[in-house]
Amino acid sequence: MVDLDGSIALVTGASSGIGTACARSFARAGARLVLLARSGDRLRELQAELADDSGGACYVLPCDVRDRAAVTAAVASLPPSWSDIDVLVNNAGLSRGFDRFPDCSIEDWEEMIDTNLKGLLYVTRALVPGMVARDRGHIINIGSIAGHQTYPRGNVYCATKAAVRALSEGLKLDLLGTAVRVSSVDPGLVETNFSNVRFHGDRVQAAKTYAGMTPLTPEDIAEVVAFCASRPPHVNISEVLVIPTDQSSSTLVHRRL
Ligand code: 8X3
Repeated sequence: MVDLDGSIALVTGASSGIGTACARSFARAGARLVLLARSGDRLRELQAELADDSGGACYVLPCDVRDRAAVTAAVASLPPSWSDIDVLVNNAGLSRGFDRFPDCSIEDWEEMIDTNLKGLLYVTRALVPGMVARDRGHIINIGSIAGHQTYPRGNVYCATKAAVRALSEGLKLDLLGTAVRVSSVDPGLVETNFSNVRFHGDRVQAAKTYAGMTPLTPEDIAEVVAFCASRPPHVNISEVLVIPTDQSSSTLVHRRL
């Protein structure tokens, strides 16, 4: 039973894909949501949708996770009734570029490191002290199979996700003795805008990622995230690798072509 009634969850990257699906799942389970992403317009659309569908209460927090000062200010701006975040879903992240080293764009590297790694750290750093003070909280990092197994042309993206995996472990070690839990939910192939972003908007190339196989949906991942968040306080789902039936590793996918 997924019951998050009375919890406040902050979801980063809430404006699309897995982030939006997590917001919907959490709202259905009764959580109040702080929606964080760059696009305030998209967040307000989601806020309206959730209010209509489930009566879900949402607070919209437009913010770029790459901007440390903006993250600090955004979290500090939460009104008292929204500031005690119980669950942080660190979902904001991207893959940009798919080229062999060294034929990759350094700008792409910077964007991935700044978002997937530094952005995750900034948001976590802003929220963990409150969780520790309240002795209540849950950080759920959206990792990737790419953090378990590096694949050709994945170089820096895989490195950021391996680092997210290491950070999940590090947080768990450092928060031991508090009630704050840390989970990592690590998807394989999920059909979202992920590949369009990776291939700089080349939709033909992006479509090839999922050709002849059945990828996961964002909802598949959101269900797992909501399940992790809704366990009793003494249970921590530490790490979950969720892959399509048609995928057995980061490099081996069964395609019916
Ligand atoms: C998303 C999964 O395999 O495209 O992180 O890297 S993969």
